[in-house]
Amino acid sequence: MEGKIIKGIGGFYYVKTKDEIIECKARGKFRHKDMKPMVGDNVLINVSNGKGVIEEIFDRTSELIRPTVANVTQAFVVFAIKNPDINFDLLNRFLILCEYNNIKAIVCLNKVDLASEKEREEIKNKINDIGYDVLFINAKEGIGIDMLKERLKGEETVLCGPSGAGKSTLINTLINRTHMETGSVSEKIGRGKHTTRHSELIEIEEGYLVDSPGFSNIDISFMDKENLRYSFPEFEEYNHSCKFRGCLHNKEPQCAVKKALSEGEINEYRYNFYIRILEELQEGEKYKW
Ligand SMILES: Nc1nc2c(ncn2[C@@H]2O[C@H](COP(=O)(O)OP(=O)(O)O)[C@@H](O)[C@H]2O)c(=O)[nH]1
Ligand SMILES: [Mg+2]
Ligand SMILES: [Zn+2]
Repeated sequence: MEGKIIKGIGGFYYVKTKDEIIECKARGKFRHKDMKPMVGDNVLINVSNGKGVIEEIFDRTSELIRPTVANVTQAFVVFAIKNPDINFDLLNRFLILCEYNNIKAIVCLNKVDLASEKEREEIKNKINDIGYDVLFINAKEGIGIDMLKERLKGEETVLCGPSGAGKSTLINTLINRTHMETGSVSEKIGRGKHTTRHSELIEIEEGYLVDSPGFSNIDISFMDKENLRYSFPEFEEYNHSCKFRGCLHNKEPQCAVKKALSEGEINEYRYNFYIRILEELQEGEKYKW
């Protein structure tokens, strides 16, 4: 039978199949293969007497570490339109992190109640300009939530974004839950400070939502500079048209990306941002040795 791991607790995995959720153990072979099942994994299980065993883990399309979850297909990149003000560089870091992880990014601008029509349009245009959709929401009042729910269908979605953007509020609104972050006192005592909180997938709108905002660590130093250019979707059609194979679109002559830039086909901010990140990665390399 096929299914998806939606939760893992103490060596047990809860696998959602077409009709039910089955408690499973993992086959010992995964230990040798150094491949532990993860929440989000699509798996093949064998069930007898109501007990399941995970026999096989299907290839992952993505693998996040924090939260630890596989096969996320989509991220709601949540930023407040105001309070705190949008940090555009930070937004772009999230976007390339999504691309790097093979995750589709949807920019959700929260706290629309705090901005004027004019301010909204300005920011929307700026983000559309770099090639991303924008959805305006008010997580607190539930405005724009139906639109987001529509986007959840058939996807496995994680929320990311800077602290204070409204991610926890949004998750609570989406799944109709209150105060997940603070939790009740008894829960806090029961769990203790150092217990790792495993992520869980919540079935919602014919899709799955990762129950904790995550992926908020925007350290990108693990990226390698040769692959950075693939995290800029607008470079895609030019990446292999440069004179030099492996062109990093920086100082190389006859570069198709720089040509597109000069012709206004590529956004100047984004190109400059690319160069800054590239240089940051090159700088980081020095310290590795
Ligand atoms: N005005 C306004 N405030 C909001 C909205 N959504 C969240 N907030 C507030 O923003 C603050 C940060 O929200 P929180 O969900 O904790 O953000 P997180 O750090 O991203 O999880 C809280 O005080 C929320 O009440 C909104 O749509 N409008
Ligand atoms: Mg939070
Ligand atoms: Zn080039």
